[in-house]
Amino acid sequence: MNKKYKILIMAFLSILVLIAFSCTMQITPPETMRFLLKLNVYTNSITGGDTVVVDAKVIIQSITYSNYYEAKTDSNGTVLFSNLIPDHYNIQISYKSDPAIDKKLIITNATINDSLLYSADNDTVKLNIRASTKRFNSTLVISEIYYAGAKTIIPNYYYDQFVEIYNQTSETLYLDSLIIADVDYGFIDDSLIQSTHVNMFPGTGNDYPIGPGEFVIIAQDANDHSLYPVNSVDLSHADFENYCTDIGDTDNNDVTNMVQIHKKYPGADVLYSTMNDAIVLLGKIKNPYKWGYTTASNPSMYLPKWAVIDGVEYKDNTAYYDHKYLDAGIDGGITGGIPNYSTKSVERIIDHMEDDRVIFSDNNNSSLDFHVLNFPTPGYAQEVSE
Ligand SMILES: [Ca+2]
Ligand SMILES: [Ca+2]
Ligand SMILES: [Ca+2]
Ligand SMILES: [Ca+2]
Repeated sequence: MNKKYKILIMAFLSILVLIAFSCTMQITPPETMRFLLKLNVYTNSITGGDTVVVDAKVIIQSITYSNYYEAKTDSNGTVLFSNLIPDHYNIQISYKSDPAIDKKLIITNATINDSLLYSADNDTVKLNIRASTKRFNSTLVISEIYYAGAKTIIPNYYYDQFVEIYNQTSETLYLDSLIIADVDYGFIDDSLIQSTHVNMFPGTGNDYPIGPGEFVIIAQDANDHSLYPVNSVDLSHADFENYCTDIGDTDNNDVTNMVQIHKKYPGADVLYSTMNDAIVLLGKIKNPYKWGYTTASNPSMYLPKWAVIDGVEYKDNTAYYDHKYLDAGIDGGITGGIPNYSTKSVERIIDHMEDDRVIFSDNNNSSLDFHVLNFPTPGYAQEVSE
């Protein structure tokens, strides 16, 4: 509890920049096809009008060629990157303001004036990014996902998976009828997500409160996985467990079962991918079956993106932006990079404290908001326990 931590007011943007070019992606384009990127970051000032964002960290990453560049905006809010190869780029902008001045200032979103950039012979591509400022207003967040599983003498142990939900607010909230789903099909621009596993909290309105600063654990199986040979987490006191009604799931009678809405494969409660997946928390939906299913023989279930309260995407390769499932409005980044069965998890970074209550970083970008833990922390945050 005594650990000092910095209050970081982060800002960031994740933008896929499409650059028009005519040659194939596999062959490095000739030297003549290079361009200079001039990127300006500005925002609405508190007094109105535009203000440039000085000293913002800008990272651009070429998707195909994995070229990585990092620089800070100058006193004009400008950064230059020269000799760039035409490609799809991911751009992240983070900004750490002085907490004494801007305690709650967060820059979360931006628009690009020209989303389609064109580069001819050694031209300059100009990109203006407007960042909007807002007050911190997150409610329920996914604070940790443990998906990697554990190494045992029998390999591939993943029954110890869990999702941790946290109430960032100063009010009591209710989990009744909220949904936890995964997203491992579909595309970033889709308005519907495609879910392999969909599970709903039981209750009819006010049955399952989550107090201010409270964690809730939803286990795949609410068992003690700490025993040899698994050596993982003890989830026998989890708050909820996923339960599959059709084939032989374990059922801890002391732990409330989630209501299974959909599973792609018979006999599965949840099995989140140990490599690439996204987990989303959705608000109350009157009829979750309304959007139907995909046409695959083992269908995925459609759910609307607008209902997502919080979402986190993870991949074994955290630079793999080519096939993101979640858009920047939910999660513009990627966390993970964890080996299978390593007993590691991903957890939100603590942003600051409010009245002894942890407030986790939530810029809707898991590349910035999450870090990797060597061992899961079900029901607490690592930095608080140290
Ligand atoms: Ca289960
Ligand atoms: Ca149970
Ligand atoms: Ca979020
Ligand atoms: Ca935790």
